[in-house]
Amino acid sequence: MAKEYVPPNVWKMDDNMGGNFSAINRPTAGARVKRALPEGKHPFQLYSLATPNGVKVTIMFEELLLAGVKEAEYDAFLIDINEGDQFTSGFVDINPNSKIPALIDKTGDKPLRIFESGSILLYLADKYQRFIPQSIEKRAETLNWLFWQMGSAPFLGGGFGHFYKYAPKKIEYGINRYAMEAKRQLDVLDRKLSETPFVAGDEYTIADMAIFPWYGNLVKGKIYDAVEFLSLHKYKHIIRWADMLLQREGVLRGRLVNRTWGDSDQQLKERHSKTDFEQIDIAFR
Ligand SMILES: N[C@@H](CCC(=O)N[C@@H](CS)C(=O)NCC(=O)O)C(=O)O
Repeated sequence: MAKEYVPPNVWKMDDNMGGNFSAINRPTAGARVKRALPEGKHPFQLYSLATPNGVKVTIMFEELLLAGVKEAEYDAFLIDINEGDQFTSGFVDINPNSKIPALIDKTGDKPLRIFESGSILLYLADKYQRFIPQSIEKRAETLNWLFWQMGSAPFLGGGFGHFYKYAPKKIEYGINRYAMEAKRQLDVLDRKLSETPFVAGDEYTIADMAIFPWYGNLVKGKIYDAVEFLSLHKYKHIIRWADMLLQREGVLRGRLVNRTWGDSDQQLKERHSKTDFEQIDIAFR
């Protein structure tokens, strides 16, 4: 029988933890190397990667541009989190939490930093009064679901995704605990989407943009390979909604920005102009 782990009196970092991300994780914050961020010519400078948290913001920018908000032109620079780009001094200056996405808005008197994907979505929605309802009741419902995503997805990604896919060992207790929670969250969302076309009601909002890259991608089998394990075919309303969002050009474009995996015509490592999409197969499934 495997020896049971007994926690020591004082926790210390194990240099051989294993798993996909252990090489970059440390128990301390702050910059590890001094390096400035690159800068482009547009009013917004985004530093990101096409993970679910990153894609929320690139979908928002692409949607704004397609909606005719010309001021929302942006440069999207790649932050390779496996290479530790999030720990450079330039990045830590704009996000002390060292996680993508992070944004600089240069439209005002002084550059303004915005970090946390939910904060970025809300900032852009408020600034341009798009993808957020203006009535206080509908705005509240949009924010309910935006913050639901922020609180819930760490259990889906850091909990279920980690223990089912990335942990160096399959630990039954961890997988059971988080499979249960992932399915509970999916049921919450599926019930909501049985009532309204979009998450927060009749309108497409930043709540859809935040939730789709996690729960939409999950039911479509794009993250964690868990369609069979979690019986994801059962969440019919989420599938209906995800398929509807996948008809939107902004969603199709946004999911490709800062993508460094997949076929070469399915990645746009950096985005500096809308013509950058010309060589890209935006409609791939
Ligand atoms: N709550 C944050 C989460 C951001 C986050 O977890 N980003 C991940 C990629 S999806 C990251 O940068 N990880 C790098 C690291 O942990 O060092 C948000 O929504 O912006």
